[in-house]
Amino acid sequence: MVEDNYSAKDIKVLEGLEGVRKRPAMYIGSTGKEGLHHLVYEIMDNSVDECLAGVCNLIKISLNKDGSVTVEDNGRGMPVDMHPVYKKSAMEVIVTKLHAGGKFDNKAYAVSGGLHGVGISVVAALSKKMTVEVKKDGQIYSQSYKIGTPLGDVKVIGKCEKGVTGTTVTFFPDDEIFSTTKFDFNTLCSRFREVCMLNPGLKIIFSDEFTGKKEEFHYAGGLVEFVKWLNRTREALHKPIYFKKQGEDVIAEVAIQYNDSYNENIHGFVNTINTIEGGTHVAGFKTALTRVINDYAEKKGILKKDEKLEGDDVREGLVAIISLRLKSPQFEGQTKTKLGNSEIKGIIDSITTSALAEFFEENPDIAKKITQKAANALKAREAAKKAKDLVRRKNALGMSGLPGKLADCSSKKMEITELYIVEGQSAGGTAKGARDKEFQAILPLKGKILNVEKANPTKALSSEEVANLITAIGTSVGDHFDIEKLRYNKVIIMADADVDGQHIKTLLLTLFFRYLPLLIEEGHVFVAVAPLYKMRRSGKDYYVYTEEELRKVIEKFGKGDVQRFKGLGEMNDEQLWDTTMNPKTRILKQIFVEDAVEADETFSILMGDAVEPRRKFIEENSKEAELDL
Ligand code: 1YM
Repeated sequence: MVEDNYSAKDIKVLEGLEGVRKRPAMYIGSTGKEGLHHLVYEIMDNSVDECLAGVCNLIKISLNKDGSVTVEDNGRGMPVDMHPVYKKSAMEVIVTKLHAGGKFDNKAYAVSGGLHGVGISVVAALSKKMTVEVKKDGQIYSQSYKIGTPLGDVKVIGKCEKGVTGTTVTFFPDDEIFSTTKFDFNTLCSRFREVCMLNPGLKIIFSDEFTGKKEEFHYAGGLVEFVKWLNRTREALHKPIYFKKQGEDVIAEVAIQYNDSYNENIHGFVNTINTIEGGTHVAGFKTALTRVINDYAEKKGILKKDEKLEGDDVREGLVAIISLRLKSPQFEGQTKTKLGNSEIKGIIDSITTSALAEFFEENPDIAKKITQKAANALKAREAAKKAKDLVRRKNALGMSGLPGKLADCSSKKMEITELYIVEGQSAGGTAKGARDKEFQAILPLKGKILNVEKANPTKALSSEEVANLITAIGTSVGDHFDIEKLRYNKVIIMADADVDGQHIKTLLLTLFFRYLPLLIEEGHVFVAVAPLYKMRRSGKDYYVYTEEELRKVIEKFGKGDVQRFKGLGEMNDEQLWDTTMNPKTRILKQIFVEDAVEADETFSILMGDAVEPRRKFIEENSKEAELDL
């Protein structure tokens, strides 16, 4: 039997809101924290739409002590007049009917069609109670609802000053639906900040009555302030680049500011909706950016003839916001946060190309900085590829893939292994004889390695000595760097205490700082300190590390034949073991990142205090130390 007092339309309304309670996640994403916060955004979106229409500049939001949330705006006030079809107040239709408000469709740039964009009726259905108040025509109208059902008609509950307009919505999230009804102040702040940065005319005042915390958001600088804010913890390379252009059915606003990092940070927004999954607007922007920077680099001779910057090169250190006002956005993707309008790619590409090219013409200093940074990224990318190819080639050649000159250790337990990088073939030979084969590996170097500070990465990393070293260490460099592949726990540089030795250490440390900084950061790099003097007495050699130590040795054993120690190569296996390789008696100076201001400077610091641990060791273990000397 058909109930004749229900119209078909009414039944549809009822079914609609029941559906929301049955499958809330379909409408607001989840019934957890995220979904809960979404309720606030859905209500606020109506106010932001008013702001986009240019008729609202203030939104007040408060988390109330009774657990409710209030959102208030100074827009035109939701319509309250009689709805011609439903014969009810428009307010009631808007709040109780899913996707209500035919007028929505005609809005120029609505925050609709976002993640869910289903509006106030969904919030009403998921609230134990909701009250909507509208100030309009000198009257205050009000209606309350219980899980989406009106508790009475729309009534006039008071008067307000003529000309004052606005809408206030207060709702209690239903704790039978949500796993938590506790809002996070900072999460809400982030979204409010974002909305205000995207709408420079808007102010949001947010207060938490539980804690008394209050925040005001208003950014007259708009997107320019947005990129500056995103770069607040970084060193920006230039003042922000900003442009706003109108295309057909679209207004595009873009702000760009590079920083000194290597990360890419691009955010797209469409009608204030964060398009997390990107889309055609972001794609168009990226295409244009790559083209403009390539063109500039070519024009100014910054690149070699056949070199071309890739997208990743021009986006190193980039912070950019692309914000669109679009009449009919189509959202796609898993979370409906990817812009699908295909015509937008070409429009944003051409807007960005012309605006950016013009900016580069007018600001050559900034243009050069950006282009140079991209060119450096290209060099690093090529160097990493070369190094990888080289390692691959080596792997193809040798059975083990390790340099032929490396005398590897037998243990595979990384925690105990050490690689000694030894200056010169002869010291290398002695070290091979002196070492403990189980955990000490030796890599002799042919003399000085290339100064990587002066050579471009491609050349630096492909020189045989450097390539051998990187292969032995195992981690590779650049994008392919993988600390998990490190083959030794300690990488120890062993060179003479003379000028040449110091130079070699400097070159090696420069290489580490430049291409393997994580090795230093994680404490894997050391310098073995070689003795300064050798004293021969009664057929016995004594090696000492400081003037002070020399004095002590003379006091103890009497003066012998003292020589400034010439080099590691003149020791026999046993002496080398005792002075620089035996873990019990050697002095290792660990290299820290803080030391890395300048490799040369590092050295003076290094040589200055390296004697300390040895002296301490001698003082603490004077007996053994004397015997070892
Ligand atoms: C705190 C929540 O909902 N404000 C609000 C909503 C509307 C209007 C103004 C409004 C819009 C229009 C005309 C229009 C809504 N209107 C509709 C509908 N704040 C809040 N402020 N007059 C007033 O878009 O043409 C739905 S919400 F359906 F009428 F368009």
